[in-house]
Amino acid sequence: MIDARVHIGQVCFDNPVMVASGTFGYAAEFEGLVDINAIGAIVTKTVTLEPRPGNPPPRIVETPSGMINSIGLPNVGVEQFITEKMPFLSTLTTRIIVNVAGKVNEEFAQIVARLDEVPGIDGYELNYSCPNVKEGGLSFSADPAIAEKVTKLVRQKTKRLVIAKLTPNVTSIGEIGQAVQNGGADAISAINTLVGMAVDINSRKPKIATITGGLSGPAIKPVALAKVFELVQCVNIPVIAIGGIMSWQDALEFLIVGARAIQVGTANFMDPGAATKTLDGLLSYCRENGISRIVDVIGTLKT
Ligand code: RRO
Repeated sequence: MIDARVHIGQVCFDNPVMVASGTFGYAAEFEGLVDINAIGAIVTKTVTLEPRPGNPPPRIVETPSGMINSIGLPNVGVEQFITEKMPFLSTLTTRIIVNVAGKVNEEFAQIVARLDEVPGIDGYELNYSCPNVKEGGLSFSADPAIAEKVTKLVRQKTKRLVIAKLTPNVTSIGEIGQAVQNGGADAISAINTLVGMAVDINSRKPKIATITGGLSGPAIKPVALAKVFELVQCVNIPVIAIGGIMSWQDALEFLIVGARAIQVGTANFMDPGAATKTLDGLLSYCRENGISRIVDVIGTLKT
């Protein structure tokens, strides 16, 4: 038996493999396709204060070794999330992290305060990094002062786990990481998508309605690794790695670099079992290498 548990803040996760926001719906969509409770944590699609229709199509395009999305935060809003999505999520035995986004600073805290009245939620991932909305969006994690302030406002509203999700679309992700740490975040997740673009050479039109979108998939893994490595050196709180993880070998690279946990994202669109297969691969690797606790792999990079 391998001990796969990892601790982040006061929360114990059965294993370090989570599913990334926006790639696993609200989990009910995957019922019957995969053993959802075998996944270390479900991070929900972003929830906002009011319902949002999202962006016009086309919203997604495949690119070499990845994809670009501009979904635009479509969701039912916090009240319907509580009545329509929480009943299924609260039946799960795995950890539940709700990803939230506000248009303005105070809105993050307002949404978290409302969700904090609801049982069955282990923590919040603050989406400081959506590249696809006009208002707010990237600004929350492009400016360290704003990132710190919003994190402080949220921290005042909850004792549950607070994870700040950062964008790679900045000069110094380490500086933003320190800011959210100062604001009281328990952990950082990184990275969200990189701003990207694709053009149809026949119509000469952008392939995405909003012209640019967020690039994800294997194409961004080396960038994500470098950003996670930078963060691990700059902060004392745990870092949760996201970015192009398609296999257990990819996940292992991030753990070696120092990530406490990882999130599988784009791979879920190709295979609903991507996260559980990633976990199985990590456990086999530990067994074959005489490693009894997964945490013993974390931060073992030889430089
Ligand atoms: O919904 C989206 O368009 C979206 C979000 Br909120 C995000 O954080 N990252 C992304 O690539 N797309």
